[in-house]
Amino acid sequence: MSAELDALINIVVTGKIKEAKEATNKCLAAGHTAFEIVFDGLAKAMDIVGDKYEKKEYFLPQVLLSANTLYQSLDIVLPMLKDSAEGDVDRGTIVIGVVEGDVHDIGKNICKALLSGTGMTVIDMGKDVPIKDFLAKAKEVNADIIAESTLMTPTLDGMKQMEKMLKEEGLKGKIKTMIGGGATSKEFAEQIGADAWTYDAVECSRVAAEIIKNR
Ligand code: B12
Repeated sequence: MSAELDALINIVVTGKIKEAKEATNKCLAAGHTAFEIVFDGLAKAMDIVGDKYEKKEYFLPQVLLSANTLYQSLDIVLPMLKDSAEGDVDRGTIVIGVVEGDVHDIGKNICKALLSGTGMTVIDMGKDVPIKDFLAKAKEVNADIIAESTLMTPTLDGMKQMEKMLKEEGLKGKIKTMIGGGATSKEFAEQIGADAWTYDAVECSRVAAEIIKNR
């Protein structure tokens, strides 16, 4: 941790949107990698914001402001993450998105950047994506993996739905599924029959590369 990273965390937590880019550049100038900025800085800032929201110290407008401040920084560091990520260079196609009913896309975007770094073709469906659209796109591009993200409990059902639809169409096992995001867990993934679950974006790209290698 450094004074520069601390300052960036503080800027995100307090939503000082105009100061985020400069603070990010200062972190880079101080020698922090894009990876450190994302995982030791921005992710930590969102944890603090989440705590404040839970304790009712923050309400949605403040959370949104923090998220938008974080995006100012992500705009600078995510492309660098893509360039610097290590991983399997084997090709493969992954369709990623946030499931229908959920607009939380920060984690999904970090996963996307690291997945791109593995050399895979990453198709980003965005947020609030109907399950049938995920599947239609995956079929269209002959995807190896569908990666679904959700941070909300009510939208977990979409992931269950995905497994059901894949089975109905005889595609279960042919297109692998990966799930993640705060509302998910390893147990939930096992329960619905998803092929993989990971806690964070680093593992997400590692596991995806492994799936491609073994396909
Ligand atoms: C920022 C935020 C928002 C922002 C989102 C901005 C944006 N563009 O994303 C805004 C203000 C819009 C928002 C809105 C709402 N929010 Co909100 N929000 C948060 C907050 C504070 C942080 C989330 C975040 O970005 N975390 C940081 C990222 C980096 O973490 P992550 O997404 O988990 O991603 C990592 C891993 O999970 C993994 N990963 C992620 N995706 C994937 C996918 C795959 C395939 C894999 C393998 C791995 C993986 O890798 C990532 C990086 O390592 C959380 C609190 C918290 N502690 O999580 C609440 C939280 C998620 N929100 C919550 C709620 C309830 C809402 C609202 C419904 C509030 C309302 N009453 O309107 C709305 C949602 C509207 C909707 N329909 O979606 C609840 C959800 C509760 C639940 N379990 O259902 C939380 C948990 C807060 C709480 N404690 O109540 N929110």
